Amino acid sequence: MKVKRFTAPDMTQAMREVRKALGPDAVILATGRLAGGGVEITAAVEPGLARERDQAPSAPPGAETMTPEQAKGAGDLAELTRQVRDLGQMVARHLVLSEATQEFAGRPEVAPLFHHLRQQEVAPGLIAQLLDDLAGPGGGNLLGRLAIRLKKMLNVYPGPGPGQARPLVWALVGPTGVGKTTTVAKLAASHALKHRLRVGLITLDTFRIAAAEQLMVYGRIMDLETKVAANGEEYARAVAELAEADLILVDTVGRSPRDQGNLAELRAILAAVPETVCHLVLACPTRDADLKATLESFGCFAPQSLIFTKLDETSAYGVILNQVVHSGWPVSYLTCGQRVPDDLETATREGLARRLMPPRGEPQVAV
Ligand SMILES: Nc1nc2c(ncn2[C@@H]2O[C@H](COP(=O)(O)OP(=O)(O)OP(=O)(O)O)[C@@H](O)[C@H]2O)c(=O)[nH]1
Ligand SMILES: [Mg+2]
Repeated sequence: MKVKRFTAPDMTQAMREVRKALGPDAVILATGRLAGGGVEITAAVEPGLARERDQAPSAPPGAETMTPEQAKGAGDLAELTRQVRDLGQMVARHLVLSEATQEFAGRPEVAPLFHHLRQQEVAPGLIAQLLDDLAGPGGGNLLGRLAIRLKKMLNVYPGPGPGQARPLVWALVGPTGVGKTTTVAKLAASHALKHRLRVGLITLDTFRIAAAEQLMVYGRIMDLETKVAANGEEYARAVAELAEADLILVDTVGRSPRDQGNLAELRAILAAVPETVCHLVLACPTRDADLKATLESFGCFAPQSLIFTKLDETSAYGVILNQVVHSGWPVSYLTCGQRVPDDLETATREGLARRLMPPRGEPQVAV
């Protein structure tokens, strides 16, 4: 643990120095007043925390070559390590939050924004980054500045490049019940009906009879060719049979992020078609810590984007910002209801930022 002492004329400046030197994961160990005026802060940061934030989630080392049993053992150990680390992060977050509360709640110009972002469940470290110096030199429009900062942080999926070979093969992976099948149907409708692309469907979810049937029904309604594949060989054959399509959407079986064995099995099937691009589906009304653990477990699929579902079931969207910044992966789509195909939205920086801004009625700005 790296421990440092900081002195400054006041607490705000001292806090800024701490964050500049040690980052948003810094933990305040002690504060005090100096005899000649000014304050001092002793702060520390756990190097592992910062490193972990900077790294993309990854599978246990050597997971590609593990048997499902070995992967399960590695998964148990990874789970224990994760729990210990989560606990450490919880303590660190709590401390950063109480510091941020002290710093921003006492500043009338940014206090409402601080409370709003807290309500949106934006991570304390990110709130500090968003509000730091917001009312600095130049004054100006606070909300406008906040919107610009949010848009900069909210990375979105650029979509496939113009020269990319067809068919594109997109597989939606993610935990159970987050809305993968429904989102595949929404994407299929949107691309086939709105964008006039030739779309083919494949389901790898043979775990339950009803699951494969669910996608077949959507395929029949939209008149799209739909294949069922139970292993890598069948998956590769299904993709070859849909070679005329522009876009092949692949529905996968929902897997618990804690079950490394099942995840390895699904990864092995998807590996039969190397051009498969995975998109990770996450339900927005999920605890930040659980989302983070899911991102780590599904990191082995090297997802190209995050799809957030069920936005209609929550009014706090901070988890989207937290996970985008934490993972470095962009957001491609949002879903906000059960209706196929209507409740699908292509993610844009403006749309995401707008969801995190204070509602109209309060002093407002267009984003
Ligand atoms: N409110 C709401 N419900 C949704 C949304 N997307 C999907 N659902 C519902 O969530 C439930 C599960 O959806 P599925 O598409 O079957 O989820 P899944 O991820 O394929 O589930 P498994 O295959 O069992 O892992 C269904 O009742 C959907 O209608 C959404 O954006 N908002
Ligand atoms: Mg499903």
